[in-house]
Amino acid sequence: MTFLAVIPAAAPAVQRYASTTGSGDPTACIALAPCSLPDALSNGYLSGGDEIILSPGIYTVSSELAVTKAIHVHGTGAAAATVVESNGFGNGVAINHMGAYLSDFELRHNTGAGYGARVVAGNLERMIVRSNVDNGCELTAGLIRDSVCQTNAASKSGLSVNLGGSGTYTMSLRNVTAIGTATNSSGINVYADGSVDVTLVGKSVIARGVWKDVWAASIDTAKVAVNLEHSNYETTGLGGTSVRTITDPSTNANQTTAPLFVDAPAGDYRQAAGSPTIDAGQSDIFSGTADFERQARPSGAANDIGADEYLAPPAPGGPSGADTTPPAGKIVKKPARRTSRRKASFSFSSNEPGSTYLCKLDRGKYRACKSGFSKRVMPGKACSACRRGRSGRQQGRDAGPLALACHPPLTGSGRRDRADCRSVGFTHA
Ligand SMILES: [Ca+2]
Ligand SMILES: [Ca+2]
Repeated sequence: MTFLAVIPAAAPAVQRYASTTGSGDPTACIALAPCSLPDALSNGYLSGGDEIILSPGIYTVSSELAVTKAIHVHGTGAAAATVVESNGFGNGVAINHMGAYLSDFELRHNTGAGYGARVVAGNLERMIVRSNVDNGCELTAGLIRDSVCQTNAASKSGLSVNLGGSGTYTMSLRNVTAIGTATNSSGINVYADGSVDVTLVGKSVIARGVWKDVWAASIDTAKVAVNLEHSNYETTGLGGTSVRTITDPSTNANQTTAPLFVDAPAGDYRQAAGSPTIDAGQSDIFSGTADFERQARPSGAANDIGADEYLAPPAPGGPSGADTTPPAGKIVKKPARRTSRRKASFSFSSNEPGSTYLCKLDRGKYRACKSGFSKRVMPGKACSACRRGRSGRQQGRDAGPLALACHPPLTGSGRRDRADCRSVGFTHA
């Protein structure tokens, strides 16, 4: 006789949709009839594995958003495109499930006795979290990566860990930008009391605060270790009386030169060109593959430090045709002023990769040419490219060989007109 074990099927994972104007049936929240954000997150209708999809726009909520199941709550593009204004009484969002994660939206915690994102257990990815009243992100167990954690409140922290009691805790940061903008603020602040043993492991992290970039404190018999590598911070401080350490910023491939941001006062923590953080990070198994704009990471030589991955501006002359300034070229090799050689050779270069060239010799027509252009010339003449002067001698007033450096054709047809080109002419003396 054979017994078959019957395993009850788990409820299939479902997608639930929210929009800024949603008012759909909270039992369904289908794409065609999205719900309000609180309805989409209504716990009674959720099962592990569910996905809550937020359409772009600005949501305003008046209560804490609580996530207690293994669900994924996310926007659909760059974090800044989907904004949740939290005007409630507690945390902006409270997460308490190791299988839960939030991604791809911005949370603004404007009021309430709590933090921007309180992560008791869970994960944040490609988020922007800003609190105007307390710590930005508070992390107990889990991973935050490719995210900005910011506080605009005095004496608070962009990212904080605050533990007591007993037990061992390890939490991880990868490509986090932790910022404190107000008086006495810190970028990262780790505090422990009781007998807890806390280790925060951060890689490719920017931490900047007005008071300290990184602060660690412990009392009783608690232990705190803040282990940072390939990160950007400068000022550190230790408080309390028990064991607490912070990696020296002059070690472990960390850097202390301030990062350059696009517009920090306006909260834009994308890197500006020339920031020391560009290509100075490192990745590992916990690192993400996109930044908080959903731009691929790494770009360039390596992962950057912080939530952003820097993308160099597109090369001029690309298919968009936005660059209409012809390249600046020059002749890097040319015949001597006077020569008896029977061949005149010219090499060109241009400040734009992919430039093409047109050449003409004396009064000839422009024809496509490449660097290394050469042409046989009349024997016995001092220089072929010179026009015969009145005296009958070769004289040096001729325009000589002339080249044009040109954009790559701006259209697929390969057509090019002279407006795409700039003279790099060479005149005989
Ligand atoms: Ca990079
Ligand atoms: Ca970016």
